[in-house]
Amino acid sequence: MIFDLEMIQSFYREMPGRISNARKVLRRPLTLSEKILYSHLFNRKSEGTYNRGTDYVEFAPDRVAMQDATAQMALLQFMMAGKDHSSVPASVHCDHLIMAKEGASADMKTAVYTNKEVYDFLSSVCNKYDIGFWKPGAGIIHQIILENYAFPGGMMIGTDSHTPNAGGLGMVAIGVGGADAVDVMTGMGWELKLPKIIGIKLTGKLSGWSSPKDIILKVAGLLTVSGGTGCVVEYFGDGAESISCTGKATICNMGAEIGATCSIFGYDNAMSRYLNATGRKDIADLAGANREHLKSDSEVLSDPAKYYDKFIEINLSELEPYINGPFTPDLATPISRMKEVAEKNNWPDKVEVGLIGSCTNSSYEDISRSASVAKNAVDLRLTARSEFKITPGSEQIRYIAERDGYFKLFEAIGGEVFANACGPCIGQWERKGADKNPVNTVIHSFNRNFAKRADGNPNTFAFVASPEIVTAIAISGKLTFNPITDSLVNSDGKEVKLSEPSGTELPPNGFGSIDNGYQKPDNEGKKGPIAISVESDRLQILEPFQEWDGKDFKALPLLIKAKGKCTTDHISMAGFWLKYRGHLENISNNYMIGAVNFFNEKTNSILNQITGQYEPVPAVAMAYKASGIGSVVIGDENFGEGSSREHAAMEPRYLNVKAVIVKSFARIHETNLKKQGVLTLTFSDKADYSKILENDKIDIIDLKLLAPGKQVTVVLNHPDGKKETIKANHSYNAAQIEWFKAGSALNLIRKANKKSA
Ligand code: MIC
Ligand code: SF4
Repeated sequence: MIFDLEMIQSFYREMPGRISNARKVLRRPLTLSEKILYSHLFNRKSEGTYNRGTDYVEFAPDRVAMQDATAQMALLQFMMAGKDHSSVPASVHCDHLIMAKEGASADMKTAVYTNKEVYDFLSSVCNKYDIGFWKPGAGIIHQIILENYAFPGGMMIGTDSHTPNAGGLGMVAIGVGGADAVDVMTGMGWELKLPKIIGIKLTGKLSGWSSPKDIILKVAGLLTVSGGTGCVVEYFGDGAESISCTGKATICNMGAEIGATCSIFGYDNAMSRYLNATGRKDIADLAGANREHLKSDSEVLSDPAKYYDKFIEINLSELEPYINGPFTPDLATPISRMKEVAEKNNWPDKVEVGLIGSCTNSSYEDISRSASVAKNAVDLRLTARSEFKITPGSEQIRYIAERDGYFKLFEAIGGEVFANACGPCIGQWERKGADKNPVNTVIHSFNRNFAKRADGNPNTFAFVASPEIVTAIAISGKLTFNPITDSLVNSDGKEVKLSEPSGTELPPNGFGSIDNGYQKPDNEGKKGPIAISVESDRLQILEPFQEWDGKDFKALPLLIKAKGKCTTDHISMAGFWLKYRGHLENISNNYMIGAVNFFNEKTNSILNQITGQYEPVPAVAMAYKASGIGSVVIGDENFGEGSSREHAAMEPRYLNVKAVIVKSFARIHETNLKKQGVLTLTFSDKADYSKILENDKIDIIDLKLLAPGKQVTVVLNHPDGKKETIKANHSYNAAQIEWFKAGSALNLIRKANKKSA
């Protein structure tokens, strides 16, 4: 079955005309992402030109996707907006709340039982508002989108930062917070600063142990975790065409790790093969007929340095496998240097667990290549010296991997299959002994490796590599093992060497026909309200945030000055806390508990200016809120990097944090804060970060004059009575200032919908 075929057909009918309009207006050749963005302008009649990197533009994405951990807040907000159905096709995917503990079947049973209330809520909201619902066990959002919904040239947003995975099928797919999803589902324009464009030309061809994952691991090393901020990354060149569609998706998926708005490849035969294999021949035909519109203009391809804001070239024939980490996905080490680098940094060499799969790397190609390594190990009389876990990205993949005998091979070296869900990638791994915080190393083919992310243990050194390298390393049991050069000793005491992996791009026996776990919206669901018990500790109806009272912020105590890396995992931790994703009050108890307090270098221990005691962050914030005072949060570079979870923005709003002032923001988090009505500012002089003292009371003045491009004045009232005035920048445009004034973007939508009702 092809979802929303009519919408896709009508898009392809109009796309050429829209692109030619854009070309007339811009009077120059277009890159692929410009073609897609300009054919999704919200105001179709717009004749304007927009500047990349500066102008905000309103878009009309074709669809919205949400995963269970973010859908709860997104839909609770949507329910407040006063609409009776979603304006664009939308889907919800139950994947994040499934714990990985005892293997797929036991873990699924536990999930269905423990998360019943949330799954029932999501399923009934989906029925009521015409949203497709993918049941627990169906698979991870990005994998399901690639298999079913993504189409070349389309545009979508998703409430998960790895939504760009669909760029593997030529889609502009962008990760956002739930409030953005509400904009699109309520039929409003969705606003984005027109991204800059980084062009990456791939030449040569991958071979041996190198894989698509190594391309993005290398790119992450080159550009760092913030190098893609505000940019689309466009891949092209002969090398790009030699990569499978799912390999392209892996690369686009992990573009989130460099902060990119999204990543994309032009339409090619690999995409056509994938569309055909997944039962979407009609879309392949439509895309084929529009091929010229689904890649950059030839002038761009022949002189990329002229048209892209930044241009990089990578020769795949020279690319060696990379291992990135620990604790950050951009610390890239080529495998040939791992011995030297690990020794120098004292990284524990013994690998306890190797994990493959996840939304990033569980294609048929990934599984078959890893399984070839496992088979080779069996033939050589080797088993895995580390534990070895497999997390299939979807039921579809699980089914064919099992059918085609790959799981047997993994089991033969000691592997265990987890449920088709996020599980160990998001702290949902109930790993034995992790609570004792032992120092240890794991390696996985997921995308993120921030502290505590996999198992909650801050001392787990997590490294990221391709599935085939993870498999080889799990077999060797050592982080510094290089399968290209090193040999192993087998059970007969003989020295043996693993062969290069080999795999199959698409299943030779097809994808088969399975119960994919999809639930079509049901008209019965339209009747009656959505019930949420007031007793529930997992779901809570949202109350609108209060409007700004028009007054300056005066004498706000500093809540926390966060030191160094502060990702959304530090701001609103996952794992245990995922269960409160639909309950703002309860989840606010995790606010900033992972952030390091600049003044004592501890986590979750900050000065309460009222009591003079050091207390947990949420407790201090609650104490200020209870006394009717707001507070200010200070942060470092790339504040809020990582995920799209808007809880990281709703929690401070709920806790009465009035402003967050940082050296720089990650895109999604900054938008999330703005949308929820928290004032987001950046130091105009980054050195001013050092002027903030622990006992400071902070004024933010002249807020009535808040205007696009105009600096804001911040007065630091130090404990010794001295005052210091500093300037802060902001990135609000006129419309966004209205969000701040209204108390949240949603308050504005509600007002507008009330008027039109
Ligand atoms: C992640 O990979 O960090 C997550 C968990 O998928 C998040 C979403 C969430 O926190 O629910 C993301 O990437 O946006
Ligand atoms: Fe799930 Fe991990 Fe993918 Fe996020 S990155 S969607 S947690 S598998």
